[in-house]
Amino acid sequence: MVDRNGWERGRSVPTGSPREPPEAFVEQANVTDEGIYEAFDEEWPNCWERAADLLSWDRSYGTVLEDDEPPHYRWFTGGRLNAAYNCIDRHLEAGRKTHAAIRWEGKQGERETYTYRDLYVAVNEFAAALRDLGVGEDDVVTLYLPMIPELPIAMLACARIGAPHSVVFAGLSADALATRMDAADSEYLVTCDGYYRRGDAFNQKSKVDNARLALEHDVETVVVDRLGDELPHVLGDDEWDYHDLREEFAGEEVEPVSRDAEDMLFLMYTSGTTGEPKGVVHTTGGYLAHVAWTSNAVLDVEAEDTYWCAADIGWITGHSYIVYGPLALGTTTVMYEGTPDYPDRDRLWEIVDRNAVDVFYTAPTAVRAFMKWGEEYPERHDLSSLRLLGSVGEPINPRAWEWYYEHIGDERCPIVDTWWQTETGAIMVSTLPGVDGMKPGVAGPGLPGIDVQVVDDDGDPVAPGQTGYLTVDRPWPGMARTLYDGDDRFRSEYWEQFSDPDGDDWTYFSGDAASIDEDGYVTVLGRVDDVINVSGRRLSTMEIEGAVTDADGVAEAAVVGRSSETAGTEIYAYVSTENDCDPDEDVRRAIEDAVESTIGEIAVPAEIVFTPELPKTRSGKILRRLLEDVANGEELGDTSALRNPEIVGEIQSESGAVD
Ligand code: 6R9
Repeated sequence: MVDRNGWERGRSVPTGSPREPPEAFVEQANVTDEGIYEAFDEEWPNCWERAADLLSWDRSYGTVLEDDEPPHYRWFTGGRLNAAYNCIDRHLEAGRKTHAAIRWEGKQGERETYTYRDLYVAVNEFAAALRDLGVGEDDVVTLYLPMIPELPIAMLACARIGAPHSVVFAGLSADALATRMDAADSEYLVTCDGYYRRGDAFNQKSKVDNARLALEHDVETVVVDRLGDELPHVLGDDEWDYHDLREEFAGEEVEPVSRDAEDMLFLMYTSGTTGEPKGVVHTTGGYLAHVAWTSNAVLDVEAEDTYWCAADIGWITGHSYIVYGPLALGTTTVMYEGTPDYPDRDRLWEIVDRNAVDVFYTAPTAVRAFMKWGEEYPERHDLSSLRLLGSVGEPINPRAWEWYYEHIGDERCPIVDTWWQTETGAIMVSTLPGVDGMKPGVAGPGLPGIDVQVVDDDGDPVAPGQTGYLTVDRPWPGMARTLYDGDDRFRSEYWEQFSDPDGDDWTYFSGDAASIDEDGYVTVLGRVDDVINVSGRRLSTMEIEGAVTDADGVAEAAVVGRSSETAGTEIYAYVSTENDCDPDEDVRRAIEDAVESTIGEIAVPAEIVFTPELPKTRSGKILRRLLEDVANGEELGDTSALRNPEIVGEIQSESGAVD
């Protein structure tokens, strides 16, 4: 059934009683009602009306939840709304035209502020341009842009005309872009000429040209000029300059298309257990309600705040908590294009200080880097504007938690450790900062209305302190409705393992291992499938193996994760070469190039270990589990089931991991 690798290796589960949230925070928190959990249970599923009430509906919904076709649940049915209207227009109507919507901090120190009025103008003009290019309701528009304001503008322009967007992380390769566009039959693309990478101009457009060559259908392409004269580009057939289009449609207004609550808002491709990425489908009403509610209740965001989620919009965290959640609440969202250490290691703290950021949300991998660099960097800046800190993407180890709490939050700011996934759409497990005590390293209980369970192989809840599989029993508004590639895959990826369709009993399986304590707090231990989480980014080992094996000279490859202090997990590739050719630098480079060109730089292995053979069972299966133990310097169990046990010692001595 489910693969149990990884977690048995024993990340230790922190114990102890919760630490009370700082009093000054609680006094002003958005949610302070301790009875909220009970209230949600009693009212369920109607409790979710509180989330829907945060939105403006063109037509109110008739039913909160329709569950007659599980696992394809439908939320707020009969309701109609537009996401761009909710994120922009209604704030203008509320007299907040001059309030900053987006504060953008560019890589080279550039700064731009978009008020809600500016955002309205940009989104309307671009929506008019997209329509003119032929984009109709329900046409998938692919967005392949780095962290520049045109990315949220394009997302909201799509939302305005009812065209689902599919954002592809700008660092992914031409192949990855083409695969995703092909899978989604996407005939429209918004991209840019290039962007700065470590201070140098990087050509994004040439990746796009390659992707377009690989596609069988034509693609109308809009190109944002990010680099100006640094990188002159010539527009070819079906290519349009973003700024020219904006000028052409200057002053145009586009009526927001009223969408059914269950109409698709966007598609997001993510790594699954096989090589093929999965197109996760999110809808308009339930998703927006869930992200708005959690932005308010968990991240404690208020309209007057300056809020900063330091993620990339190319992943789900940026969709939900840079764009849709904070803008639905009418807050100021900070968008940062660069990296935390360029030009210096205090870059983030300088931005917090200058913008008086109230709420800061980042990934543990970043916190571990800050910790390594030392407290002198945050100490150089006034961080007293901060009120709440968040963590997302991976488990945060207690030491990093403590450092974050002390050196960034000055012991005044609660930390919310939020567990959720591309498929869940919004936060599922976390403490409510105005209500619950915190336990460093432990995410927290399921949110009100979210029925999180940790179960054993038979689907029965495990005893407190035991490890098991993280599942969710009742549906929730932000959940993925299906996979774009088909309902069958949706069922087999998430619902088959623990559901009993005959008994009409449906349970969502997250793919994560976890434990739960006496207080109902969940500690997330990591993936149990073939997905690895590198610096908070989800990658499929199968997909990487496919790329490695494609490289010239490679016979066979196995890819595993190795726990690392800073990155959380690093990619280790074990490779045997063709005809026993000498594993020289050329092969190594070929592997790195192959991975970079099929997936992207983020998937290039940290370590490539050459071995004459991979360890295999008698039936010929590669024993990845054993390689994972080798990579992690773990004691190896019984290797007698191997066809070639002698190879293990050889791999161990080759592997840089044995330290
Ligand atoms: C939001 C996001 C999802 C996977 C998930 C889990 C890991 C996310 C976590 C966490 C421990 C947390 N994860 N948040 N693990 N504690 N607070 O990251 O979505 O990219 O789909 O990744 O990330 O393993 O299954 P996504």
